This record gives sequence, C-alpha cells and structure tokens, in this order.
Amino acid sequence: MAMAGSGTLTLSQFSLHRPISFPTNKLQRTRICIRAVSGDTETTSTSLSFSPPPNFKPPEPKPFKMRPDKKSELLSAVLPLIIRLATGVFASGYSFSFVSKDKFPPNEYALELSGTMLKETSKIGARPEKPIEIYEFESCPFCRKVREIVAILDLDVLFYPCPRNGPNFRPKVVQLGGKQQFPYMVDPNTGVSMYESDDIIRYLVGTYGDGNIPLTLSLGFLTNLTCGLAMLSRITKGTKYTPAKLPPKPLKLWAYEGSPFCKIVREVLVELELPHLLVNCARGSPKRQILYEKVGHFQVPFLEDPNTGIEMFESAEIIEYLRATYTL
Ligand SMILES: N[C@@H](CCC(=O)N[C@@H](CS)C(=O)NCC(=O)O)C(=O)O
Repeated sequence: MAMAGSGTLTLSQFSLHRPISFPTNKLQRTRICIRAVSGDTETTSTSLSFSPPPNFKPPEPKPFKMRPDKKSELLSAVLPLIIRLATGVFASGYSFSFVSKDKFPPNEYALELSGTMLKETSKIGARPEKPIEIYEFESCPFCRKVREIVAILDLDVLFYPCPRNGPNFRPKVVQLGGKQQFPYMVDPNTGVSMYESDDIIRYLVGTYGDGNIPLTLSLGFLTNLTCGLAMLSRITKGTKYTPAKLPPKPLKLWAYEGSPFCKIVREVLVELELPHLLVNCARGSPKRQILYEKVGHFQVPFLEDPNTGIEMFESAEIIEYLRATYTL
C-alpha cells in the first residue's frame, strides 16, 4: 500500500480559513493511504487514487441560472425554503440597505439589483476556533433544524455525512455517543458532545449566539412537522449511501442551508459520504466578503477540493465532478 506524505491524515485537524493554493501541475493522479480520524477514533484505511475527471475545466459562474436539465430538481429544492419560511437564509441580526452603484466601493461584495447595490450585514457572536462537527444526513428533519441554526449563527461546520448503509460515520457515531441517532454534535472547542436537535440548537445559540432561539426553530411539534414536510419534495435524496472513495481531506463547500443550489450539492456529498467543511454564507454573513476577495466573485455553492486541487462554482457541474471523482 502506497502512502503519500507522512503520518496520519486527520480530518479533525483540518484548518478552517487557511488560504489553499494549488499549483495546476498538482492536478494529477495520486495514490494515498486514507486514515480518516474524528475525535480519538479512526475509521478507514484503504489505498485509493484521486484525480479530477480527464480534461476537467471549472465552469464560469452563472449567478441565479439553472442549468436546463436541473430545473425540476432545483424547483423541488425551493419548496423546503417556502415551507420553512426562509429559515436558514439570513444570518442572525440581518439588516440591509440600498446604495447606488456609483457610490459603492468596487472591492466590496453586494448583490446588484437593477443598478442598485444591496448592502447586507448581520450581528453574529463569538466565533469558535475550530469548526463544530456534526454527524447527520440531508433528508432528516431533525438534522435540518441544526443545519438551519448553524446557517443563522454563521458557524462553520465539519459535516460527517451519515447516509443509510454508510460504512464510516454511522458506526463512528455509535463509538462516540453510544447509539445510532442523528444529528450528533461534537464541539472540539469545549469538549461538549450531544444528541437531540433541540438540545444542540439550545447549546449553539447559548454558546455562539445571543441565547435566543429563532421563532421558527422554537415551535416544538410545529417546527418538527414543517421540517418533515420540507423533506417531502426531495425525500429520496441525501438519504442512501452510494459506494464511494473516502478522501483523506474533507472537501470545503461555501454554502448555506437556504440555497436550493447548495442543497442539491449537499445531497450528493451526503450520498457519497464525503466529509466536508461547510463554510456558512447566509445572507448578511461576513464570509461573503471573504469569498469575494479570494476569487473575485461571490456565488454559492463554491467547492474547494484539497484532494485534487479543484476549485469551482456551479451546482450542476459540482455534482458531476463529485460523482466522477468519488463514486466507486
Ligand atoms: N448557476 C449557479 C447559481 C448559484 C446561485 O446563483 N447561487 C445564489 C445563492 S442561492 C448566489 O450565490 N447568489 C449571489 C448572491 O447572493 O450574491 C449554480 O447552479 O450553482
């Protein structure tokens, strides 16, 4: 078995906002030994190779454009957003103002609406040093509640997808917490870990927010019911495991829960059981400016894959890339 680099490649040691630059000559086939680590435990050790699809070229960003063959998928991914009254679209303390384009600084991100710039801000609390770790899957209503709150709190999360029959992270949750139940959260900053979506929400809001749970997440049965209904239009997506290679490094996805374009990408990350650091960029998030400065444009989803060196916009092409690169 060949081994790239030395020592153990740990998913939990993934650094959050360290800029990643990839020389293009790195886009070549590599053989590596995988040893995915979370907390104190290791999951898999296999020899696999990773490379982008042949002649891969990242597409140009096309904001708010639906690729024709993805239209019906994207429309069905809008439904959850309506049912959940846009929870997870706006960061905590969201506010906006309109600024005329000629008065707006050219190096600042804003959404342009017919020649006027929509300047958005939020009020977010203390940032944790390390990303929160969450074991979950896309089509679970209780997991959705937690994804909504991390978008609102603007928290970055290292997601360990747990699709049905997933060989890696479902057993890991049992090892860590004692039972197979989702979502399961680990906060490496405080050593706290827990099951139960409502407890996780309360903990996150108390630790990284202002202590107030947004109304749409505090209605008990009604919250659970609407999260369940929100799953219906995409019920088979992001649920079952598709055999895939487990990469040594988590992928990085700039996204947020309220975006249908991001949702269809997340579903595939879950089905392929690909650990990913989700950099939350809900409306009003200061991280929109960070991505804007990094690549000269803001649009989500934006994928960075440190296993192949690929960085790309465009949901439909990201899905094709993920399937081509990781499906076994
Ligand atoms: N064609 C792109 C569209 C993605 C898109 O427009 N995403 C929205 C979020 S739902 C966005 O980033 N808008 C820019 C903004 O909000 O400033 C795709 O399929 O990925």
